[in-house]
Amino acid sequence: MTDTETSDTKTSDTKTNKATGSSDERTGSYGYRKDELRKRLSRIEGQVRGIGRMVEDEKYCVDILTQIAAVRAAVDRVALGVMEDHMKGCMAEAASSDDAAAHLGELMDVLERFVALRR
Ligand SMILES: [Cu+2]
Repeated sequence: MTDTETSDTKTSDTKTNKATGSSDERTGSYGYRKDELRKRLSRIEGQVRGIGRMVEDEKYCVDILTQIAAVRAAVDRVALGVMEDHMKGCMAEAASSDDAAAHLGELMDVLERFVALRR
């Protein structure tokens, strides 16, 4: 999974973290289905490599775009699943804690990214 852990991603994750503790110290609520997530991400990696081969072979533009749309949808499905786990796990736990507001702020920040209001 080193491809997905670029320095860009790590920097931006840490920058927007408003909840207590660094994001490096905290764990996710998706651990119970880590294997499933890794499988889905591996499949996406394979899809992306396939697109690379299509580009190398100079396949038709619309076919490339169709494959890119499929990858985007697959990535969004993974994100939605992680989001659901975060809501049901981390957020539910934080709701009754002192940093509930900070967690909500952090959640709003990441949601803004998903609706492309900012990067
Ligand atoms: Cu979480």
